[in-house]
Amino acid sequence: MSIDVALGDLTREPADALVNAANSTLLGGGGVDGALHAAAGPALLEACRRIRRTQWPDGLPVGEAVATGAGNLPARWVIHTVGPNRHRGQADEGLLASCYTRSLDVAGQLGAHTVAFPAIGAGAYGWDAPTAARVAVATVAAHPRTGIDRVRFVLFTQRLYDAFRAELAGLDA
Ligand code: AR6
Repeated sequence: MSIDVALGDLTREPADALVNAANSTLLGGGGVDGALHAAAGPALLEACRRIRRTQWPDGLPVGEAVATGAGNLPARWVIHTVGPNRHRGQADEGLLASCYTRSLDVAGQLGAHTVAFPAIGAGAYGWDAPTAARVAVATVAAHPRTGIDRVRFVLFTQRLYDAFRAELAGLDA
């Protein structure tokens, strides 16, 4: 069971499950959400609409996670989670941690062996890189991750990559 980091584009990361930093509507947006929907094709939006009609009619709550198929992405599933929006005063690190915990719970239930995460909350939702990295790495390291062989953080900027790498190095120390 390993945790590692890569600098790159999540939409090109082969993994059983790719985690999406979505919003509560599940109907798309900018950032990594927009990139995943663009690369996946319309099947992803249709699957999200189905979730809204059935499981989460009022939207996915902050800190929750739900899975769909992955359309044309190099993955079997996309796990959508919603980070707390600091710009709206949602500054509870526990909710950010919950995004990682619930995503790994869902991944384990699906039988995913490899999971790739972006830096949830570290874009439009305003979490600074050191905090986003600390919460992400500590939460994933503490999770039992039953059946999951590898968790990879795929970071889009050098700054986030460095912050996540520093946290991972701290785990090994
Ligand atoms: N691969 C990996 N990381 C990426 C990619 C990519 N292709 N594109 C962007 N990032 P954000 P949030 C990084 O804003 O802060 C959306 O509109 C980006 O550099 O995507 O949780 C949703 O619909 C940043 O470090 O997610 C919501 O409305 C990180 O992904 C809202 O943004 C997260 O930034 C969610 O905001």
